[in-house]
Amino acid sequence: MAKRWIFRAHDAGSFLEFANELKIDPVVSQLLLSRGISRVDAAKLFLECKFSDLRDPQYLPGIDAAAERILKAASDREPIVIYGDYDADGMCATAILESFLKMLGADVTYYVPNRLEDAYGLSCESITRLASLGRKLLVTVDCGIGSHREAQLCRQLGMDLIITDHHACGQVLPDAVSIVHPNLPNADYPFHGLCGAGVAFKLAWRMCQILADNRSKVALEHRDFLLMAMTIAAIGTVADVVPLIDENRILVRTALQLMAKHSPLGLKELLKITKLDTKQAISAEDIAFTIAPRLNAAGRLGQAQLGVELLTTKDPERATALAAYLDRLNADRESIERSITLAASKQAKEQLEAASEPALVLHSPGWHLGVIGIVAGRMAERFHRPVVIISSDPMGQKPATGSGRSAGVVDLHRAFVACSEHLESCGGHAAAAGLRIQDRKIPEFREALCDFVRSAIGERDPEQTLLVDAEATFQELSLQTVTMIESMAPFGAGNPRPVFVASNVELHEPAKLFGQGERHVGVRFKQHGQILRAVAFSQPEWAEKINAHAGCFDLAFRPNVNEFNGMRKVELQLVDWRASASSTHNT
Ligand SMILES: [Mn+2]
Repeated sequence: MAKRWIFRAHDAGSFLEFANELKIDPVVSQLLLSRGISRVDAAKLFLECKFSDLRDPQYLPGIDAAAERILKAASDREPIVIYGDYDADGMCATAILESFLKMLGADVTYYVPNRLEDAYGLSCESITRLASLGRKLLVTVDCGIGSHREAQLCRQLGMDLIITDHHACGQVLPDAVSIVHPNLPNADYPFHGLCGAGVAFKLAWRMCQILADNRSKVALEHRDFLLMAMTIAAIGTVADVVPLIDENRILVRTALQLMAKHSPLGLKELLKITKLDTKQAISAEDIAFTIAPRLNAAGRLGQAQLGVELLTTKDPERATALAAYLDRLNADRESIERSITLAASKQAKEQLEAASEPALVLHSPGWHLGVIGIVAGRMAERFHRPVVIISSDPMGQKPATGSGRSAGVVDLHRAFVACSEHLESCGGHAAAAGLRIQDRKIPEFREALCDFVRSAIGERDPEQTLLVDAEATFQELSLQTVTMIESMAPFGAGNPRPVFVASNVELHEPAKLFGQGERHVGVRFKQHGQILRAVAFSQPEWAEKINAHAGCFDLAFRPNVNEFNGMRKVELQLVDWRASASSTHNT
């Protein structure tokens, strides 16, 4: 589907002046302005991104009561359990607190639910078990803010509960000793975007301060620990797709520079096995596309505790073995995902040929429960409509489990609630939601969901838009300029890598497929004698279309510096393209 390109507005007159004032490349000043950073002090704060601008941890709501209680438990050797989550953020948060408390000599264990067997978050069953094992203090990370019943149970069982979380708070808070959360009602913490690992990092940092008699200069050993913990917190931050602005930007940018030296052993091994250790600089995108998927693969395949172990082990051999194992789990996850995608795409095409439905509901017995969510996400993006992937119990005993992604078209959780007469249960939020359903009710559910989506969006086909930062010629995209653009990194949620448009570009060398399963496209374009290589990820159908087009192209792309064998070159990551207006041919 063709996207509509929308150019970010900016005042063309002011960017040269702004560039002079800041002593930066005009392309960068233009990008800052187009993103609404128009004051010199704000631009400096953004570009310098100093560690000292990170807020002191004592200001995080609830943190002192939590820190004091945990430190008391540590020194009294009360049995503590860290209760985490099975996604990368949850693993990182668990690893930070567990390794910190181990270092203090506390009696600490951790528990992460199994994604394939347990529900998300605290459960009464596991609380009962942990209490029966003698744990006296339970500290949640990345979960617990909605767990009222479970908090009550902790009280009954005589186990103190501390909740640290970043998910949305309800009207009433659970009854806990303390709740550490960046967005507590009636607190006025200025930045709400911390992730679970970010909150855990701040809590560990606060404990270090208290141990240093409340001075900001912490003990040397604790300082080294915090540098290491920051590399873990940065992985949680990128993996959880929280906005890379404000404190998250400072945290991630600082940690990326520390990563080669201060990462925990297992992370160093993971960097080695993925060859990220050979790069001059590790980027947030490397975390998002290479490191986070390997941790998440462990969770998806029901082995989240191995992700925590990778981040906490002090045994070099174990670290090497775990990194290799997680790398293999990720390859397994990819191949499971590919085969489900293949089958689901076939169903999708059949459904769309029969009738252009505004939502897709696809199902089969035995599709892997840890992977249906990512498949739904990729298909929702590709077909640009809500997609629900349902896996039936192969034995036909239990209700089927489904996972849906909204593609930004509707509030999927509301849609599920509206169709709940056909469902056993549902939960989630606007962008991603899950359900349980009896197999025989799937056709009725599909109809109800399509009706809901149709009435929500009207008859129009939802249009996809692409936000473009600026126009640029190939000439303007020198290695120096593109390197300067990197000063705006880390890129990700809340601070996307800039998208440029270059017009009237010629094909220089035909597009070729590359990569596993020939999924990616590599091609060379030429403009005013300048030649640049472009790559398009996961768009294999573009190769033929680009080669078949005889006229000029308008390209939308993200410029990158590509490192290969020590050579640094500008490369374009192709986001979209169309026939130039002057060209008589159409795509
Ligand atoms: Mn999280």
